[in-house]
Amino acid sequence: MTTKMFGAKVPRVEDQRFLRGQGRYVDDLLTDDPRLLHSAVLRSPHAHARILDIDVSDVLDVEGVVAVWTWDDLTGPMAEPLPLLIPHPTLTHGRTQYALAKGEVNYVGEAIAFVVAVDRYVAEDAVSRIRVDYEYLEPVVGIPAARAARTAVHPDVPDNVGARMTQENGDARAAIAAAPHTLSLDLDIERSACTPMEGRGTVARWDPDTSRLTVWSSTQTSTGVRGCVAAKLGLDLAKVDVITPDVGGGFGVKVVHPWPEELLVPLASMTLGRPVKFTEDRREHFISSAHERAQEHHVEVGFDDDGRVLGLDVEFWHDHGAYTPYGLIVPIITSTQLLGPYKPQSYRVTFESVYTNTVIVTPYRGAGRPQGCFVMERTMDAIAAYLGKDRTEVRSANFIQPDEFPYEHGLVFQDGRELTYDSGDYPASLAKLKELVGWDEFEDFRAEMAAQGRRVGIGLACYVEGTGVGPYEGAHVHIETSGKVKASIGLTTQGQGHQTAFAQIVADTLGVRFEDVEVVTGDTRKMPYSVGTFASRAAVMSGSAVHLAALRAKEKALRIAAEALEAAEDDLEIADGVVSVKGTDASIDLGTVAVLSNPLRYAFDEASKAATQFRVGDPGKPPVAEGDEPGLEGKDFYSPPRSTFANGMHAVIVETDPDTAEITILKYAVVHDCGHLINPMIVEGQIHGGVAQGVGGALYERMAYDESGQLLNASFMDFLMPYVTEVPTTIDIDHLETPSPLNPLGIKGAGEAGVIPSAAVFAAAIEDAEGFPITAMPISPSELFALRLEHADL
Ligand code: MCN
Repeated sequence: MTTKMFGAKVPRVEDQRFLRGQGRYVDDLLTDDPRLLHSAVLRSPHAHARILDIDVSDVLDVEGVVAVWTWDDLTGPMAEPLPLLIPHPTLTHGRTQYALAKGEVNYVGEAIAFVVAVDRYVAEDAVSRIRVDYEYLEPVVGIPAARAARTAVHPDVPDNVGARMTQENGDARAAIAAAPHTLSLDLDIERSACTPMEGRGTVARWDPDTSRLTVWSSTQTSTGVRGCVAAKLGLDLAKVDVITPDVGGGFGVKVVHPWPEELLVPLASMTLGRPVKFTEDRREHFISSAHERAQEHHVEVGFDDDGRVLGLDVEFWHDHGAYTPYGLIVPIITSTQLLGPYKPQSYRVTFESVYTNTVIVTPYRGAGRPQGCFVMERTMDAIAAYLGKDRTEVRSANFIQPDEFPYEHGLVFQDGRELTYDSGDYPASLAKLKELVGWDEFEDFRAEMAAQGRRVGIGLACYVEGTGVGPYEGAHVHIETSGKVKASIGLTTQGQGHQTAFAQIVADTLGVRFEDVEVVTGDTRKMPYSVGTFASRAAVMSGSAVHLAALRAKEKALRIAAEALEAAEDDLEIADGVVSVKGTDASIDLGTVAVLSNPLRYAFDEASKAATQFRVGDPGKPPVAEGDEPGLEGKDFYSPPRSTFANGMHAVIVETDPDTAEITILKYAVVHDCGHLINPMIVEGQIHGGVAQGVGGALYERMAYDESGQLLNASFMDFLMPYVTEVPTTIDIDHLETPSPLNPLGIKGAGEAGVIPSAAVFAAAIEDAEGFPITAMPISPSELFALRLEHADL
């Protein structure tokens, strides 16, 4: 029997290459091509300014410079603003930037001029020779400045509010007014960014003979890049191929398309007739890609003696940066997913999305959920503290119960459908978490530590995550005459282990050996229809699609094999790539079935031993069944009825140094429910990575803008990322599998799970250690120290 692969802890097949330094990223491509040109971008040094004049006269004199462009050199769609990807009716003042700034700049880092040269050094030198006359304008930096509206980022948006939106279920104001207890809280999260190891990168090669453009892009959506490049450059979609090689991390920032460089590079290749490359450097990544997280929230909550929430009213302000390429997706996610596993009796959320003269904001792993989780979990902790109850007790009083699924919140989710949770068992998850972290024994531990003069605290945080968002994803499964199987999906992959996980699904569905399956990703020549890798959707979407496509290939294989073996299809089984008649020795391997599926097999009969063993039908007549196409392959698309909701709970025990206020992690525990696990090892790896990223977001990382809009820590010398020494080496993980009823394999997503509750869980644990409220994250030792002074009993 073929070993069952679904659910097995299979080591990732892709790691061999990566660990041996054999990964191939965009910057590794076309390096031997002597015609390859390189590009560099002049970026705004000012956060807010009018461009009065750009003088490029010195640039073309530089030896090796081939072209220099400003906005004046762009024509047609390229001279128009970049697309706004997800418009929303409430985004009344949506704005996107131009590929090259037109008359004004709105953040430090905005692209102004594009230089193409024989190498990057020459291009950079040429950039430094461009002279720009600016008229400086007062910048708007941070949410309070945007709200004060002393000056406007965009003149036609004088209050800096790009969108205002309210969602509600019931009358939260009335419920709060009538509630036995009420609390209000102000909760802030600062701006941060995901900083993948590899920055953005694009190479393009135009072939004038075939009028065909090939783009290699470090992207999360090769099909998205293809669509935008074709539209902006006026090309037929069929004339553009986008290939995504290995990607050194995306974490959301590479979803956004198109970036200016992603359009300028292909345009340059078409114009100059030579391949052109752009590789972003680290500083550029900080100042010209995207950030997220910055939100300020005001919460009012009314609750009863048990801590049950009767009315919850949340108002928040989202810092969108200078433009809104991604519509309102981040604040909308906060506003709907903030509720987590709870069912407040009434709820109202209102947000304003404000413009600031800072880098644009697009979804970063977790995408608005870490902020929502922070708000909801801080509120739960505040209620527990007010009532003097255990924090788990208050959460239990508010949980949606297992028999209440599907649970409708009465709100609209980001996909435009009703917010409906499909499955989960939150009480069971909480019971597991308490056990895993030793919740009930913690007070003994605290006393033990206190006796040694040490200060410890424990926190927990729960979340629910909408995953597997539609509308569709496809797969093509091809069984080759060697018996090997190639499964092509349209999604790109950035390190999530898709080649392994989807091979596991194909192996089980078809009955072939895992080693015989190869998964091809992110190549529009192989699978031109796809949405992209984001929102923890690949497992649900592509996982279901490869399963359905493999089922089609299997059905066909059984039809052909049944004829060859003169048996009924129902009597056949497939294992280890061999189709056999149950209970007999009669069999045929899938490679031979693939030969039989091709009407041209007769031309190869002499050469192919396998093919001569079986003849079906007359020579020249396709051996496949009536109506079947030749070839042993299956193609299918999966479209879910709605998103599926994964959930999880994290707990952390921290120690805070009484003298230095240093925060040390003593224990980290996770209980996670992503439905059926395809590969627990991959899911656990995703959780580890997410927790590491979350530790950064909670304790170290922030975008340090000064008042003039300069990002002061735009390098790894200054932007404080956690090293391995700051990340817990052991994370205790337990899984609960409540399968999703919405897809054939019962899967829910897992890719963002590790990062969502970090701010909430660390705030809770530090608060528990220190005894005063923690309302803003991230928190550094110096800030903790300052809070101690503020709360000291002088
Ligand atoms: N998986 C599984 N069983 C499940 C669910 C998931 O075995 N029930 C596996 C999947 O097969 C996949 C991995 O876990 O190999 C993550 O699956 P999924 O939750 O569908 O997430 P995606 O594959 O769609 O990846 C996107 C997600 C997001 S949104 C961000 S941001 C992110 C992340 O994944 N960026 C990453 N994880 C990342 N990991 C790496 N190394 N690099 C990034 O850029």
